[in-house]
Amino acid sequence: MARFSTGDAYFFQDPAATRVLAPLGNGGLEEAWLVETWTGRGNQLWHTLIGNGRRVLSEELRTANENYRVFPEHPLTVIGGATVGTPETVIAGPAIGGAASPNGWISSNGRTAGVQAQFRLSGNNADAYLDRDANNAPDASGTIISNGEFTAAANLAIAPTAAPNQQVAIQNLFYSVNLIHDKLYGHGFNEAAGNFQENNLGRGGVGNDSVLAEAQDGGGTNNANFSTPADGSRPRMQMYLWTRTSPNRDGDVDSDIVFHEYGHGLTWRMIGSMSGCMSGAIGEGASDVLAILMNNDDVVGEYSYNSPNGIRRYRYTNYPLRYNNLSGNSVHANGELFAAILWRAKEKFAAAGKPIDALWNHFVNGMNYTPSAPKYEQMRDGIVQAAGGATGGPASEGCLLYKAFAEFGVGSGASGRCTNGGRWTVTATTNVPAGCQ
Ligand SMILES: [Ca+2]
Ligand SMILES: [Ca+2]
Ligand SMILES: [Ca+2]
Ligand SMILES: [Ca+2]
Ligand SMILES: [Zn+2]
Repeated sequence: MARFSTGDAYFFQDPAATRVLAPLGNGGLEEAWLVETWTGRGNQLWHTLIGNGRRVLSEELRTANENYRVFPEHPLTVIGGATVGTPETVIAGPAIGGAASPNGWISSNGRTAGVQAQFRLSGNNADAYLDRDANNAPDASGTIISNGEFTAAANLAIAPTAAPNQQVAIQNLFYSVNLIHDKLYGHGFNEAAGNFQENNLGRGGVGNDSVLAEAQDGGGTNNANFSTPADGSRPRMQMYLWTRTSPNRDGDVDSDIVFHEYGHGLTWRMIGSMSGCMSGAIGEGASDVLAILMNNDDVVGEYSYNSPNGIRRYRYTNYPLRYNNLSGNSVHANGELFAAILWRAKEKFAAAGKPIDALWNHFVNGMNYTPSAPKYEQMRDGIVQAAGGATGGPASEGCLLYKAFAEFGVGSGASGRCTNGGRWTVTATTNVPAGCQ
């Protein structure tokens, strides 16, 4: 074994190389080097096997992954007489393995300094920190956490701004942002599609744009927002406190809100121009789709808003409105229909024995076939095309999707447009193409 002194505090100990024999696929052996690198700050221990011609034969991350104590959905709460949410749970090693974050969530990847501290967690996909003073920069980071135990426990009987709860806010926000990054990655929102990462690992797109995730942001209450610049520039998510209860509630522990906000980044990067009269509404609806599919629950933001229907007028099961009911009053109200359609599609996929991941694939991939500033019927055509078109017969995935749109008035021949003042003029139909009958 040979060690190589780097004189660099980046490494916990000097990299080492050991001559070994590596098995070849054909049963033979090949002379190779086993290279060990172990970073200091991120505590990432890698074994890399390098064969003839400097080929990388294998890589193995030998660091036991970190633990996060989180509310996977949102804290258990009684709302409208029903108990909803999930208990606080320690999730072990959620970042290990997989193509979405091959170096884990807290790896700095040598490009930016990954910070692991009570009130700031950063890595390749997100930089989560408190911004109580609303200056869009991290507040004090607190004590460094070097053992990967992001396991502060919540005390929901006291204010979310109490120190332990602020630590909980960071754990939860960092966890949820990374979770949705990895989920969407698997369905097509990857580097080449303009996703949010510091280091793109040579897989296309432009890096240096992990999410600035600002917890308990002091700039507002009872809301959240997400601003999406072009690929290669960092988006900013601002999560607010909600003041409808005492103590107040924290959107950072309400994954519905985090997933919804991340959805704005998804649609802006994959479709674009999501701020128009109709596309603004669709962007809101598409963001709700992330929340309801991730949590398999048809209400968005019920914890933060402390209301059985959450932040929307109706829950998405048996949603009562149709395309021709939409007017020009609110992007949130007019976007509900899109989430209701995708919830209906989820029901149809389940009834037909289709995997929910197929719906996720079509939902994300459909954005590749959707023009910027889309209308409802263009969203329908994009997602149906991603699912193979509306020609495969009534049980095909493309037709299940088409029928979900048609049930809500976005059938073949339907059209909507905006007139002066942002009013909507809609022709609704429930027709489906011959290929779906
Ligand atoms: Ca700040
Ligand atoms: Ca801010
Ligand atoms: Ca990017
Ligand atoms: Ca919910
Ligand atoms: Zn929104």
